[in-house]
Amino acid sequence: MKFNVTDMTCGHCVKSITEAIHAVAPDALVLCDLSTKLVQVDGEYLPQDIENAIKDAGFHSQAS
Ligand SMILES: [Cu+2]
Repeated sequence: MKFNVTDMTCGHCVKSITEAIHAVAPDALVLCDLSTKLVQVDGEYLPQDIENAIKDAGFHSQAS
């Protein structure tokens, strides 16, 4: 699954987002691409749960 996180702008954002996703999806593979603002998450998790985790970390997230 992929999410468009437009306010992901630096390595600190990537770290925050990755940690937030791992808090609800410990086994997920998380790939953040700053140039495209895309966060790819691979794992057996509900997209809504991942999106909520990103939003709870203070970012805007939209399924992509
Ligand atoms: Cu940042």
